[in-house]
Amino acid sequence: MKRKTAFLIAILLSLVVLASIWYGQNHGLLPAAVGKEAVLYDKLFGTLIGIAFGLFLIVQGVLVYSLIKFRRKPGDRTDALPMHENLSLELVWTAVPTVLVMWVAIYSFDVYTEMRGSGALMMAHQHHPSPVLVADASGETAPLLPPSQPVSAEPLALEVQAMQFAWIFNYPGDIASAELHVPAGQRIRLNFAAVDVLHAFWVPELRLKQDTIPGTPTHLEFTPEKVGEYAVVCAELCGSYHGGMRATMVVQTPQDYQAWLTEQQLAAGEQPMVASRLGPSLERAQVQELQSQFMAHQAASVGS
Ligand SMILES: [Cu+2]
Repeated sequence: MKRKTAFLIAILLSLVVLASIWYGQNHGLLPAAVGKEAVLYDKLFGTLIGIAFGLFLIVQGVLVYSLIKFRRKPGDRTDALPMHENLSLELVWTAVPTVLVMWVAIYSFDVYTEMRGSGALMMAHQHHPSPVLVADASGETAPLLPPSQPVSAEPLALEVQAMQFAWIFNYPGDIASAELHVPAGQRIRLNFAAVDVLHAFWVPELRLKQDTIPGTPTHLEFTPEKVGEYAVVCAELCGSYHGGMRATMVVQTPQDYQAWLTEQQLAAGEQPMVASRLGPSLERAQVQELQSQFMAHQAASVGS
């Protein structure tokens, strides 16, 4: 290979690397990250999309170059040169994807375990509580509380029932809500019980998804950090109104969360809720009865 050609290839590859790094950080394909764990996911996603973008540029670049450079000359009726085996090329195209896939597998598994709270993240959280963030008009976030603000290291545990076609979030004191209210900066643990069929709890901004399985309790832990309202989506086809099985997650400042909880406790005193006592072993008719009571309760509280 001529020195000039090698130099040109090196320049082009450097440009591809720079473009891939830029695209990996500016792809704009994900909604805003709201949870502490989302940062881990976003780094992984950015890295993967960067690698994919780089490979795309290289493959398409070589393709377009070959189409132009090796075009058949007018009047040329000869065959191409016969070619049989190219050991070095075969080694490269086997080794590079193998190393890449192995590395992606290990990195993904590492992120998965950390997001599940079984790794260093959990420890880091207990020693350094995360700051509460609020978005200003420009969408930028600013810390509301200093990171040293004491936040309970124990997760706030909530029981969640998934049913056709609603989510019910149960709070201490026999409070049931169709909205998930959580204080920012506090680690949350959701314990799921599916009342009827498979469902999946998904909040895109948290980058977390968890199946709910009848007869098998599942759970999810996360730390919301940005005050705001986010959609809770059912991500498992669960019946004819699956598409309507949505709820809202309201991330509030700890003060606002306390105020909301107190308000709910007062309201629950006046209008006792039955849905909070739903269990996974209820009969179908009981579930439907409770569902309609719950819907009526929600309609009444929205109307009032
Ligand atoms: Cu569903």
